[in-house]
Amino acid sequence: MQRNTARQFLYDMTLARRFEEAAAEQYTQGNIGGFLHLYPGEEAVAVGSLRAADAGDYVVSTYREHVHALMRGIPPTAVMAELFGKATGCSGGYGGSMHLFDKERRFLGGYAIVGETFPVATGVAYWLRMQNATDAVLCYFGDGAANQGTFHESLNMAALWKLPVLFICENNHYQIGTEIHRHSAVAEIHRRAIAYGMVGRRVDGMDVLAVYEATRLALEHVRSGNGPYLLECDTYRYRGHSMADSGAYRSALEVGELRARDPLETFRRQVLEEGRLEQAECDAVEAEVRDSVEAAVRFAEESPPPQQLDKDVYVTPMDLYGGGA
Ligand SMILES: Cc1ncc(C[n+]2csc(CCOP(=O)(O)OP(=O)(O)O)c2C)c(N)n1
Ligand SMILES: [Mg+2]
Repeated sequence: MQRNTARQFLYDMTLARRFEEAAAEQYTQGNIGGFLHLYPGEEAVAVGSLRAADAGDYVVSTYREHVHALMRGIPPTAVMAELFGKATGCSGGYGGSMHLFDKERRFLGGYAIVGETFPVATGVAYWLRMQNATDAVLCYFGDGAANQGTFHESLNMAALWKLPVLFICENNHYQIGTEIHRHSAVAEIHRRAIAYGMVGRRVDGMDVLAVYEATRLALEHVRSGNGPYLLECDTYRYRGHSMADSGAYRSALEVGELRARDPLETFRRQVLEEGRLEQAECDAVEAEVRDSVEAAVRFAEESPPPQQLDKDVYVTPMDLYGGGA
């Protein structure tokens, strides 16, 4: 691992953590409305997998998608402003936390319905296949979503037509308050790939470099016309399901054990021990991230709300296609 790469990963992992901590604080202060699902504990999944993707790839994610949007290159200012519901947000302030979107960066959401990502990603992959494109689709979903009908329908179709889609399960072991062994007959999600003749693999989702490498290999497979791939990232969320959930159904012992394997701290320790970065460099990264997140909060606070609430709610064929429709 080059020095620059180590720094980039450390920056990304730190940004992922501090951005979400700031979002929690702003929610508590009443600056963010609606539901807010945060990502601390799971950072290595979005960072590792999206650093292995190309700029031309499409990304479809869930309601726990702030870090995916940041890793796709949407500026922290535009993501934070969207959480605040401001006009300068990446969805113009109309979407909020669960509906981040950026067409230019090929970030196609932000979906609040559990299991909604599967048919969207499969449809985009079908369109790519029709054009013989080499781009791929990265489709994120939780362990709970793997029990939705759309999971089975979409994986079947994607495998049948050898579509270029990488299904990435963020297995944080819980579907809100229900632990995976209580909601899934087959708790090893990657093994479900067998049912569709697909390749499935599990990786340590607390290890950013392991996720990066597993995603790189999976995308190679997908891009080579071998069909879809199911990558299960074994991870954990520290907070409750959303800001409305205290997470009291988990013991302090359980959370403590997982925190001991913290993906950010582990990575920082690793680069220090291996001599890839010095302490001063790590401190500089922390300071840079702090400035960036503070600037994002300020930008969101100072931005105006959307001026026209019914804009883009109804479209007519005339709006879409002009007079020729
Ligand atoms: C179709 C549908 N059913 C129920 C819900 C309510 N709901 C929101 S999140 C969630 C749990 C999903 O858990 P999982 O897929 O493991 O993702 P995680 O939140 O753990 O990232 C549920 C049941 C919903 N949004 N959509
Ligand atoms: Mg889950």
